[in-house]
Amino acid sequence: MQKKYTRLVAAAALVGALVASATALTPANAAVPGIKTGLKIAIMPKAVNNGYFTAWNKGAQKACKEIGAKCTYLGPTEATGPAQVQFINKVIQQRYDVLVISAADQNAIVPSLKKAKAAGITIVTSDADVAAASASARTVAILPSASDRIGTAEVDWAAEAAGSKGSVAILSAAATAANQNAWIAAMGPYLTKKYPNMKWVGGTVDKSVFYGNDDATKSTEQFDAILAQYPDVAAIIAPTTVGVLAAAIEKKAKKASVKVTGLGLPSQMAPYIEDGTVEKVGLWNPIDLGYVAVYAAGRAKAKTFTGKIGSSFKAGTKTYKVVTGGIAYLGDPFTFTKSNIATFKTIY
Ligand code: RAM
Repeated sequence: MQKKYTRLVAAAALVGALVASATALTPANAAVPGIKTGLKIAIMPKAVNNGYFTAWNKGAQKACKEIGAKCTYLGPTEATGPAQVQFINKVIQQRYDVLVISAADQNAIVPSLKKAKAAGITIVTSDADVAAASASARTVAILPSASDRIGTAEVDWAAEAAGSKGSVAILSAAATAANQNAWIAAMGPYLTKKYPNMKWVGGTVDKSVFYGNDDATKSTEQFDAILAQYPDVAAIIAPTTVGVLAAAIEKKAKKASVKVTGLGLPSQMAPYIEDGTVEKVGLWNPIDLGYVAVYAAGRAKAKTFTGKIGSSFKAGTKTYKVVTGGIAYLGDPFTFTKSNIATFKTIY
């Protein structure tokens, strides 16, 4: 009896020692301390066939490799909430650990996100968030920079191109997208205040927005609709990579004099910047945005990051802090002109 007990204790001690050494080894063995390896992560863009999200996913996959996660890029081909919901349901059924998502619709996907959360899936929004009132549906939002910085910068680019005079229209992605709405809201009063000789084509900013649904054909149609309705429009701001590219292509085809600016991928906009169709566009690095979102999600899953206001996390060499709204920002956007597009177009 005594012998048996001793053996058991010895066996237990051995197991204990093994566990202890395994624990001690974890940080060195893990790809990144503070994140569990082997996570199954879904990377869901507004739409898979958008070059911006191809770049975003590139950064996400880089982070996935570093943290030893298995990441799948999945989502709809049209940037709508209902289309995304079908894929969120898949993520739930297929028992993913983490969902990193750019919300095509700030409200329509919220019930599905809540279901996913209840199923134990850690959710991080990136690029486009859910509505502020539904912020509890995700752990944190990883966004490019403060919305007013992005919105007002675009107004400045439009004013610069149009000589600070004339009327301005907006060619947006969708009325359901939180990122678009936040930027447009910041543009409205800023143009009126800063540029006394400029105005919104429809009188107010809200009446000056046309929606191309982040679809090339629809965006081209809407560009044409702006010119038909407001023939002397001085500038069009397209705060979407799909919209601004469609606008540049159509401006060139129609030899239209309207100035075009907005948020564009340097790789897609290069030909139109180089030939002078467009003077300037701007954008952050979507690769970084995807990268940082995966780190935030991996740490949230391991509970080494809470997502609470004031908390912070590390992604690569940088540390990001969560501010009001449960948001961590990347930094200011870059601008692209003839002088630097050659470098940026090779990156994203
Ligand atoms: C489009 C999408 C995306 C936005 C960029 C600037 O690709 O609408 O959400 O962040 O443009």
